[in-house]
Amino acid sequence: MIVTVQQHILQQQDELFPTARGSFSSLLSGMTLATKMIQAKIRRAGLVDIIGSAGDINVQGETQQKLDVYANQALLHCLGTRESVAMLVSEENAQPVTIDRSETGKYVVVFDPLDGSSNIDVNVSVGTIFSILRRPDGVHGEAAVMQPGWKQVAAGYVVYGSSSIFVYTAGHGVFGFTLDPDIGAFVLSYPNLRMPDRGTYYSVNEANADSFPVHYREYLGGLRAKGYSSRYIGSLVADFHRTLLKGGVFLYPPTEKNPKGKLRLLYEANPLAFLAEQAGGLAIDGSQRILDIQPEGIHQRTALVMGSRAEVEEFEKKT
Ligand code: AHM
Ligand code: MG
Repeated sequence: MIVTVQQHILQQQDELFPTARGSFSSLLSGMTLATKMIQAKIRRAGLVDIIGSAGDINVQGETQQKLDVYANQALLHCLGTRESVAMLVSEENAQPVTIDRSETGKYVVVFDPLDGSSNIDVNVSVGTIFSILRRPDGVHGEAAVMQPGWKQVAAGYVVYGSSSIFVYTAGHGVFGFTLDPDIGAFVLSYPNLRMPDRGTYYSVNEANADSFPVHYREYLGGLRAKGYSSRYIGSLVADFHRTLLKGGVFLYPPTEKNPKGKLRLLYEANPLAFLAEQAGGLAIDGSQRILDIQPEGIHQRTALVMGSRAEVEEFEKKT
């Protein structure tokens, strides 16, 4: 018997959110629809004119790829039409996108439409990351987004790799679904994902190592001395997906170029930290638990050390 993501979400909703009255499952179905549209476009990269730059610079100062623009529009459209959505916050938009329901909608959705998009032209895995927050009563606008990650209602990602895999948590375990292209549905393939307590890989951009704080360098040296191997794709979703399945540790330390780290708290670190913890792993910014950080800006950056419990705890002993 196959279980589709839609069936799974409805079951979870009945068991865990009996009062949600379908709004949560409708919201997540907007997410699966958008990511199916994005994956379909990615699969045709090279066949249609979708590779390369769109000619604009986004709020992060990065060149927008055509697929970044397409992915962002797909998510804004598919989520913006769901009744429960109050506001959408995207890596690609400087300000939150408010909709008619910004003062009545129940949820705020924060997302990175196409993470790792500089990898797209060379056929390397990319992904979409999302985080869902409840809009606090009486709060709207940017203030509704400034919530620490432990308040997330749900979070997940889709990795567009050799297959497309949708992974999510609603705070009661982590579940993975593989897109079956024959039927166009995400089908349960990883029931109750657990991250191994320890792994054999570390994942970091070692070209920056000279400007890592000294305790990061010592820690990585210690892992090498223990025989760890290195894996770094440069697409956060793909590096995280491997870490979730195989264990080990992913790091994006502070560097000279990015003294506060490169990755964004609200739509990269928080959702993946929620998934990591739900799978038995840990995620810190070098000293503090990621999910405890009180955000101050929607595009705020953070350093990130995330992965198996044993490796992250060993890092903590260095601080
Ligand atoms: P993006 O959201 O603009 O694609 O940037 C984030 C990406 C992550 O996917 C990845 O972990 C990181 O940037 C790689 O950075 P670097 O090239 O500095 O190693
Ligand atoms: Mg990103």
